Order: sequence, then C-alpha cells, then structure tokens
Amino acid sequence: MQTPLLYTFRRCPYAIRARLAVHASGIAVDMHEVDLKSKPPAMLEASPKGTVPVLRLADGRVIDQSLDIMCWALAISDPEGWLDIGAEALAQSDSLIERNDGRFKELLDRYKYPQRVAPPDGSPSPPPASHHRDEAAGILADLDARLSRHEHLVGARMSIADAAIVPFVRQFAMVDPAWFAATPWQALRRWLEGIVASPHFVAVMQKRS
Ligand SMILES: N[C@@H](CCC(=O)N[C@@H](CS)C(=O)NCC(=O)O)C(=O)O
Repeated sequence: MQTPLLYTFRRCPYAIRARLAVHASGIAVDMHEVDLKSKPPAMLEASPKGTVPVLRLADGRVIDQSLDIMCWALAISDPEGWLDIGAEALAQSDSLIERNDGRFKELLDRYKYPQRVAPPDGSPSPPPASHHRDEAAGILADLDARLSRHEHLVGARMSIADAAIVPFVRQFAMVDPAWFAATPWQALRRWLEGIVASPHFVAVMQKRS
C-alpha cells in the first residue's frame, strides 16, 4: 500500500500541529516541503484552496485542514492518549483551539505585520505592534493561569489542545523574545519551552534537504 503524502511547510504553525499529531501517532507519511511561492500542481489539484498542510491518502482521499489531519492521525493511533482526556477536557480543548485559530491568530498576524493593518478612523497611521500584542495578552494570561493549575492546557498530560496551540504561542514569543521573557507568565514559558524541547517537536522541526 502506498504511504500517505503530507504537503507541508516547515515553519507554518498549522503544518507543525499536523506533523506533531502524525508523529505522535507513529503513522508513516511521506513529507513534501512546499515552496509557498510555487505550489506543486499535484497539491493544488488535490486541494485548490492552496494552503498547507494537505494530506493525500493512499486511496485518493484528501484532508486539507490541519485539525482534521490531527484527528485523522489520532483516531487511527493515539499511543499517548492526546484525545483520551474525557468529554469535559475535550470540550475545553475545542473552545481553546477555536479561540486560538480565531481571535489569537488574528492578533498574532497583526502583531507580526502591524503595517498591514488599516489606520483607525481619523488616524494617519496604523496602530503600533504593541497595541495588538497587548490585546493578545489577555488570552496568553488565561493560558498561563490554566498552566499554573496543571502541567498542560486541559489537564496534567499533553493533549491535542497543547499540540494544536503551541505552534502559535511559539510564533508569538518569537516576534519579540525579550518582551516575552520579561512577562510574568512563568507557567506559559515553562510549557512552551518544554514542548519545543520535546522529542516530537524536535523531530517535526528537523530541516529536510
Ligand atoms: N485552516 C487551514 C489554514 C492553513 C494555512 O493558512 N496555512 C498557511 C501557511 S501557515 C498557507 O498555506 N497559506 C497559503 C500561502 O501562504 O500561500 C488549516 O488549518 O490547515
């Protein structure tokens, strides 16, 4: 049987979360590192919307949303129990991921590229990066509060919530590492550093030739 093929981009947080789940599942997939400026025709044929990650299965089925790829992998094999966390924690996980992919991602993009934001009415220039960063701080403080209560976002163990959200928090921290290091969010930093140093994360971030 043919091996599934994952179109991916090393630094894309959506692709990172998909690779993390596939790695944790132990399922073998072939990886195709995509040049986002010149996407492979076979990927666009499989998924015309043109975002990574895209997973093409041996039977021709295509999964082209990162969360769906995570769930596909973990439904087949979930040796660390990333989905085996109980109904209440799963519901919390869903709502944390929804907030991450919605409001937090929006603020992250604005924080990274403040010049792309339209100036507010009556102002000649867009708000500074710090404006968006400070708006996102409420969400990060909430994550930190959760992580002060237990080692991971919805409980003691790593779950789908941690894997789905950590690539975005990592990107946020990398915009201004000195600022992030000076925040009071010790539990959040410990969590981020712990996952980034973990074997799954290190493996999925390896540079491929
Ligand atoms: N909802 C999608 C979003 C994926 C996404 O936006 N990926 C970005 C890269 S991080 C992308 O491929 N953008 C298209 C481009 O840059 O041309 C998912 O969860 O898989």
